[in-house]
Amino acid sequence: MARLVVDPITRIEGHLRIEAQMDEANKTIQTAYSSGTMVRGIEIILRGRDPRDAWAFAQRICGVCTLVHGMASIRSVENALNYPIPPNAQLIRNLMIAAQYVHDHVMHFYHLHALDWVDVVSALKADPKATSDLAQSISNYPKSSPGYFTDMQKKLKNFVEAGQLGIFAQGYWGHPAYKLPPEANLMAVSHYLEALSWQREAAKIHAIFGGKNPHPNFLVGGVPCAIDFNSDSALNEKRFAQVQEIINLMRDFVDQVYVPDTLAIAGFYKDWASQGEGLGNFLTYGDFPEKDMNDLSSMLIPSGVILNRDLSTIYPVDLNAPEQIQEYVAHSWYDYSVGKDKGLHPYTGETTFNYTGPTPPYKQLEVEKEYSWLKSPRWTSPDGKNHAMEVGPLARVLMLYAKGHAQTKELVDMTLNKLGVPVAALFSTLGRTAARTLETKIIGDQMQRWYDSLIANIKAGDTKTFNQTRWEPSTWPAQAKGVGYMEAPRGALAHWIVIENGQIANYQAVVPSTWNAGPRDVEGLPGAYEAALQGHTLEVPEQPIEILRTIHSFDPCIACAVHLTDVTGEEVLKVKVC
Ligand code: NFE
Ligand code: MG
Repeated sequence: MARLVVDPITRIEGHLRIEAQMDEANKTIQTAYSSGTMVRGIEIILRGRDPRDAWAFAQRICGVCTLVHGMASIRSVENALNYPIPPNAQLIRNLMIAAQYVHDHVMHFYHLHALDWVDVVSALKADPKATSDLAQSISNYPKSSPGYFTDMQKKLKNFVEAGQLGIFAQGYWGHPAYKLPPEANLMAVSHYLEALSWQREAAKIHAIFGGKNPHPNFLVGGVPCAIDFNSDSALNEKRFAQVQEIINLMRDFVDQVYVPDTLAIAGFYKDWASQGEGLGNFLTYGDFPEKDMNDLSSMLIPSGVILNRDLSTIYPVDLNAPEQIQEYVAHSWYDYSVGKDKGLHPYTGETTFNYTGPTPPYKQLEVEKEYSWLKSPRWTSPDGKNHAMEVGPLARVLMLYAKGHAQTKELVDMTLNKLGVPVAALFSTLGRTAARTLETKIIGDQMQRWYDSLIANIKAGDTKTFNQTRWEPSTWPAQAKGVGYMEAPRGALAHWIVIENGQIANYQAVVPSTWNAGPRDVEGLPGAYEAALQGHTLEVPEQPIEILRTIHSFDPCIACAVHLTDVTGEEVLKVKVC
């Protein structure tokens, strides 16, 4: 029985290694191991600092979900200090998070995931006129003329004739698992190129509200932008008009390109509607408060846990409860002062590196021992059992669906009907990818509502964006702790902070890709990636596109997950990234 190794998994952020133990015939994955092969120490760097500065450091955990760690950080401080923020700040934060979602999900679909399903080289054989007919049959995107697709195909031909596929080099083109006709391939590749320039506009919302993108500015107690319609240097009428224009542009692209493309492509891959799900357990923390973070009922995305695919029971989640959330390191390159067989709640969490793996370069991980820089977060149900959880778009859409959110129900039912698949199809690789598209539509649509509320507040005379009430450390208790949570594009994210005498005493981030990509825990329970890969049959084992399909459907970010360099500054692993 062979061990198949994919290292690095490309078209993701960070460094991820998958090892798959194959069956006798070497075609089917019996069991899989997920390993984060990079590590940083941002949680350690934060100790001893001013909590009001933490966001600027924490945000550097990742440049992809570029604002979420800043947001989780300021929310953790506000939670610890019981620091309320003005309604305008809440609305601006919602708009910034939503802009991140729409931007990130579109980029993921076209630039990180689509080429698992779309054969670029086959697009060269497409008839541009037939491609135009196809595009016009699924949407009213104004660019879908035969001339547009002829131009796009020429661009692509030039790449190929120059002997350089450039960004498309090294794909598994011609792999028998590709099922789209040439016209659908040309349509999708054209939109791949289109999305590259579209995203430039989407990023401007962060620049308008937060000064720049990536890594916009934040402020504990509100947002760092002032509103003044009569000033050139504040958020004025012109800036708001620009925000409105960008919201329109974002929503149009989602409605006219992203949603129809997802449905069209999914139609050719229905065999992926019954594989690649894995755990069946889903976790959300909730986000997009209508009022404040303490009012869970006002969140667009509800919080909760679904176990074993059972949508009829939603368990509540308490992020402050040590008996509910713990991180384990039994199979991770960390030590705990309480012993490696114990879990720790993030308030008392520890980040102590201890690399015990083989000396690189190595052939195989020692999966019976430690094999990842990711920890294994677990949620414990009221009966005392630990559960690995999937977080992210599928968890959120299932939660919205289970709670009867009207637009979600409508979109999910429309998608299932169109594809002719049952509700169970949601629990799959295809379901995960479709859920990401549907939530982009749901959250993108909400942007208009938050924008309208913000303008209404301003017109009614409220321009406040910052509360000063708890800014001065002299107003803080000597000891405080808090949790800042949010729904990042890849899933439930929280930062736990302990403040002592005005400084950070402990800081722990448990991020979406840690939940999804983490290794086995002390009981041997696999993480979400590991469970999802089990049972996949590889058509051409030397070109394991099936592994990419399922892993990419989670949209991994290992930079987030292990928050590069090893402790001694030496090269950890040499990889050839083609
Ligand atoms: Ni670096 Fe991130 C998101 C966070 S993922 S991308 O979304 O938090 O683990
Ligand atoms: Mg962490």
